[in-house]
Amino acid sequence: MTNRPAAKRPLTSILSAIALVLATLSASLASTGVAHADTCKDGVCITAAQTGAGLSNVTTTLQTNVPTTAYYYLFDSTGGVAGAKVVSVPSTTHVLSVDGLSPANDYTWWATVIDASGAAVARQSTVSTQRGRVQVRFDTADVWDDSDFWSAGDMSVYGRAGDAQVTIDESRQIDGDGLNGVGTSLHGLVLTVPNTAPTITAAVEMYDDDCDFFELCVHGLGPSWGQGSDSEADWATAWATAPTRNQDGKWHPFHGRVDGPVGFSAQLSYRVVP
Ligand SMILES: [Ca+2]
Ligand SMILES: [Ca+2]
Ligand SMILES: [Ca+2]
Repeated sequence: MTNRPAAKRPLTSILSAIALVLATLSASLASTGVAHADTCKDGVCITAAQTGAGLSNVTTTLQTNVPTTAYYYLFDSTGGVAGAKVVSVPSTTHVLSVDGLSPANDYTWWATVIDASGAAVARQSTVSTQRGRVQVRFDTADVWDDSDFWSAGDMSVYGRAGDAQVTIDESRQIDGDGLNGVGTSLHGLVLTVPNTAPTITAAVEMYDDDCDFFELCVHGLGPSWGQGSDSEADWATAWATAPTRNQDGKWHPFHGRVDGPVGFSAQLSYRVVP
């Protein structure tokens, strides 16, 4: 192996050697996905390796049998470099941390330690940051069937994310009858829930009140998260799901749609946060 980084080379040549190693490693990670431990080589040993993760950081502690310098890289789930540490002062203990990560992400760390003679040994393993929380934002809806042909729907609108729910509107007049529908705001309300699963499920229910003053109406208040139609009301729920692992912490759109008895689509956003 000609591109192995050596302790006594100038930094620039070490970095270019590392770049070559990274290109090779990145490709091999994608193809194998398996951690292999090469703990001793040429008299240099990694005698212990422990890794812990928080919501936004990963720390690996390495022990070596002789004083070594160290190169440490953290790769994200796509093989991109999420962070790196270089230790240039020889030691038998290396505490290697990378911050600024996103929750619920899967990483592979790779470390190589080098002794005073230039002999090197490498090790890698996988680690995941803690799950954190998911935020769902209720942006807009398009209503093409308010379920009242001759008038506006008298609509209550509810939002849900995981097991949390919020009333978005009570008794709002929405008049949408037609293929294109009418756009309506969901006010950008946000629900925050624990990130407990590989996906987040969210919903918007629209409930059109058709209860006339002479009727004895028995529907309770609040959402049912279903759909139906009777003399008292028409209602329907649009469901949307999105993945919560290996997200970047930024808002991303997702959508739900239902065709009746109230026909509408809901435009939502979500992000995974610490
Ligand atoms: Ca109706
Ligand atoms: Ca209407
Ligand atoms: Ca109505």
